[in-house]
Amino acid sequence: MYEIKAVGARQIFDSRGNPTVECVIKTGFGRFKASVPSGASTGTREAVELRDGGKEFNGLGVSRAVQNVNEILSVVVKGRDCRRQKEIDSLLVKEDGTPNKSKLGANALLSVSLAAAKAGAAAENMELYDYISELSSRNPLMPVPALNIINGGKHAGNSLDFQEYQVLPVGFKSFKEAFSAGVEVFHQLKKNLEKNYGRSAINVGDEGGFAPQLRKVEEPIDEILKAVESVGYAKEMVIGLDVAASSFFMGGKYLIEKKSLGIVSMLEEYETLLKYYPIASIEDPFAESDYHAWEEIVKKLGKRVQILADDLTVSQEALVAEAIRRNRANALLLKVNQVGTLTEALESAALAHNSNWNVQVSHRSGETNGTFIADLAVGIGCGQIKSGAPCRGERLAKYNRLLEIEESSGALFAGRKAFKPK
Ligand code: 2PG
Ligand code: MG
Repeated sequence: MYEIKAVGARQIFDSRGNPTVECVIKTGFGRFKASVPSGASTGTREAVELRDGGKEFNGLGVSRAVQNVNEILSVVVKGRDCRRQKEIDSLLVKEDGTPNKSKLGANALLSVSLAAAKAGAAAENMELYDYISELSSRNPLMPVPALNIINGGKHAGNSLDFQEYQVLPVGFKSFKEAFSAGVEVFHQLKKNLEKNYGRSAINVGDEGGFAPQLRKVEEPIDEILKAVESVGYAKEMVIGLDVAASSFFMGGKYLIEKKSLGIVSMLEEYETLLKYYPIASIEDPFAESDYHAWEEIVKKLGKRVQILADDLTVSQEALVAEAIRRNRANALLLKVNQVGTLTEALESAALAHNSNWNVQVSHRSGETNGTFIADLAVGIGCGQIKSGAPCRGERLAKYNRLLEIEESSGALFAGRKAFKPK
């Protein structure tokens, strides 16, 4: 009755118009679909996205990954009980057999893994977030949205070195209130940017945030705080940054604002920012292999601010374990496609939670309209999600799903304490 009857995949296209994988699992009680996102500022140790190469779609086709689902993984999971997520995922991992999923592709594996979870939830007659909450033995919690309202780095055609400037609406009673207030800030920011910098300043980047032609690291923060103040939320909102420092780390130095900075100067930069601005979270403050720098920032600032590891740990348990042991961060960014199966992502999150790290569930800059991560964030009760700005359908799909979940679940809103380092 709960068995997987058929598995099929196809090539669809993500929010950047690049090919990606969509998988459909058929059971006796319905069809369950999941698709895979894709990053631009990727960590070098992420599980491998299998791409075709060649001329078509600039080499980004996924017909080989699709074929691997249709011809190999479908055979592996067919006939299995869709409620056995762990078993399904371990079969997928075993079939690939490589440490980084380079044989069949993490994109192929993940599409099957996520579709299976949806089938499993339906089999149990549960909402996906409740099902994930059971899988992870955590209570559902509504996350604070990290709204990336000014885009830079690899996500925009401007000169900002830092990749993401987020407003974090922490001081509210519900996700609905927090998100709505974030939307108001977004629109106020739009008005201000247009007035001060002209119409081109309100063009948006890959994650729906504005991409004004600003240069200095702190200018976007000033603009966001001005908008926050004028809509009256100065006490309720704080700032989050994704520096994505690997993307401007060259020859052992950080190239920002045309200056070449070492670790000590970068640390000073962060200390100054914390002194003048209400910053609650800094993601990837240093490059993925600049371990000593991560250790230094945790020593210096780790009690005051969330130091969020993305490229450093790429959602993989072994790397998370190492970062915990060496005290290189105090929070984990969780992206399912960096690791390739739901079970492995849940294990990384569990390790982080058990080690008193915070966890933030994250989209990728290339997204589909899938909403899996909204349920994931609620289900693992981590209290934080980033899904870009409140702009562009693939970003809103997740936030709108969270509005729906809040209504039906009655889960509490994480609020301010979500970002506090433990
Ligand atoms: C990041 C992400 C998502 P990308 O760096 O955290 O915001 O970007 O998907 O391009 O890696
Ligand atoms: Mg990042």
